[in-house]
Amino acid sequence: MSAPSSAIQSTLIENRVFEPSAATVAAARVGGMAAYETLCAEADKDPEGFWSRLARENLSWHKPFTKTLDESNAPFYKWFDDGELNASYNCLDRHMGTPVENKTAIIFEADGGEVTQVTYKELLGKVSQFANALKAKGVKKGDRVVIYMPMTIEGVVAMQACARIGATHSVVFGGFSAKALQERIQDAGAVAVITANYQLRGGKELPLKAIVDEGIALGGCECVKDVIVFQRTPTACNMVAGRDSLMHEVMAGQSTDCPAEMVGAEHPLFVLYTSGSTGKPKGVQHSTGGYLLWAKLTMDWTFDLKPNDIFWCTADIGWITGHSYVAYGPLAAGATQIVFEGVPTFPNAGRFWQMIERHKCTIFYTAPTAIRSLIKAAEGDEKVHPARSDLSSLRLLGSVGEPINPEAWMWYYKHVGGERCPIVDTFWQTETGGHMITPLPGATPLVPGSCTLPLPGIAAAIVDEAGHDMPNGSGGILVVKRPWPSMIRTIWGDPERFKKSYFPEELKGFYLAGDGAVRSADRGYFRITGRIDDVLNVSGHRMGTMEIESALVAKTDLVAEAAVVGRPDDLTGEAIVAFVVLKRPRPTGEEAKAIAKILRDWVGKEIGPIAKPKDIRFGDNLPKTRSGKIMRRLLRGIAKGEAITQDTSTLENPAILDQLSENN
Ligand code: 6R9
Repeated sequence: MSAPSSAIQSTLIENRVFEPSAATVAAARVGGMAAYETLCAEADKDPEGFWSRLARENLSWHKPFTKTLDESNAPFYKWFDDGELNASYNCLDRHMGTPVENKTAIIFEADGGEVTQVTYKELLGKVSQFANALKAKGVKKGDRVVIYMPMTIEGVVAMQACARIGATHSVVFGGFSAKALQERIQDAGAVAVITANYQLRGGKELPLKAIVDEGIALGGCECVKDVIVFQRTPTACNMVAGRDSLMHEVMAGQSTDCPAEMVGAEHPLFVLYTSGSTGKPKGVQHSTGGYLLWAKLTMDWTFDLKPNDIFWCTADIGWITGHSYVAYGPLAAGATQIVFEGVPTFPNAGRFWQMIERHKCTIFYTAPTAIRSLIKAAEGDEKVHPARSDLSSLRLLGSVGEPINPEAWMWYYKHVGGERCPIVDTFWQTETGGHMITPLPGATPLVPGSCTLPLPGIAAAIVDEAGHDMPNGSGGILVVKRPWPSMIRTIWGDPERFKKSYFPEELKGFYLAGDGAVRSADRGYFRITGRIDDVLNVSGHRMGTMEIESALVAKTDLVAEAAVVGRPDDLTGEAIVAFVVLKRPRPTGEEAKAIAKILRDWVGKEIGPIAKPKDIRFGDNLPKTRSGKIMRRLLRGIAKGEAITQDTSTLENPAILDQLSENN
């Protein structure tokens, strides 16, 4: 294996092409490149006609829309605006009276291996009961509800129940800290928090409810009137009288019938916080109609979903992938899916392969970082190699979250897919709602490391800083030139920041993804080269460098100044490196190690363990330009261990470069 930087090198000369087999093409919904091109041509010729046809065919509308796209207040686009529907209705009620009614909706495998299944009908009953319970608590249409839950059937029930009554959910990943949770509760103005007493990961019981209590205690969360606790384990947790209640208790006695509250297509289904280039996370607001259309449609297009598929997306519901491809897409498409509570390395690193065999999974969708760590594990221990499990049920593999290096792609293709399963390398973002650039399994010839071509109707392009098209073969800024139904609607409470971040004036109204990309000279295939802003991608998790810097300098008794950069990492894609100036003399040796640990733990508490810097380097000061800007490019080079070739004559104290090169 090699680091992403060398992976980029090897994709430059990538010439392996994997054509879909004739049988795959024949069985696919979009079979062959001609079929893909026909869809693209239809979308180009009459975008509104195209989207309105698909919205009518793929969703159940309570009130049909009469207008497809409203561009009058661009970039605040509105889709299907006068139509009315409900997302939960489309995921559950819609299947009643069809063969899907008694089909298994979720196969849940717990951390410890216990398996629970629910049918669509049973899931509808649970969602309705919980929706009624929320209503009984006074939660109503338009209210925001924060969900801080583990991967469980109940996590999906909580999201669906909010959607059912028209409450806007905001799921916070269970690995985020009390402080991060408090900020999100406050920003969203949540009226309720749904959580669990504990979560189980790798055989360990980790608190969730205690973190909710700690977060609320930090202050400014008076908006929260109710905390509802799913009792995941028998261990008791603190319950605040008058505010807290147990999920099973509030559900008991509630009717399994709860008519879905119909909402306008633009009604915010959810707000999901993600990292941007400045300190504060952004609340990405998604719609109901356009978002759900995309979640459903991409299940059909990208995963070429068939009635007998057993679909497994390993993403947590705390991320967008867990929204679109766990909580909504598979259900809207009537699929049977696997939901997994635990971690891929427990009880051993063969867990994913054993689960694929156990549940006869046909479509497996995971992140490159997981693949890379499982490659390493399999290479070190033959017992956890995928060859030890029967993976013959698989027919399609997917990748998401970060660029997949060709070496990892080839291993995935060979050892997991048995050289028979296409790999869909899906490029998309929290903001895009669903897949944007991805192969279609029955059409697109695959090239390792490339997400290939945009989905029909997605006007992805590569431009320079002034918005001019770049020729194939030269890199540039990835943009989307036309609106699409599942795009971000705004940043919750901050429309100005939405405009500035995603539709900067110089780009002529194009959507700015924040990634660099290059198209191949021969096929015009896209390859994502990574973020062009101050966002890092660590194990597929988005982290803002500024967010981590703010956390470090918030340790006011110790830290004077901090700069955070990414460096390529074999396993996690990127690793976080922090350069820190302390308010005391620069430490060395054991003292430096001890302070680095204090700072790492601090960041873990401020944001969450995923944000802990891998390396912390101490200096007497940081390298700055004459105008006082931190020379990040220089720091990135130092973090990588590169020799310094830049002009450093303007530095106040060039000796600090040696200091900053020392590891702790
Ligand atoms: C879905 C998701 C978005 C960022 C995105 C890009 C990176 C995602 C990728 C990929 C290369 C892929 N990214 N998928 N890069 N190839 N197939 O991950 O959303 O958490 O918002 O991250 O992830 O850098 O801009 P999100």
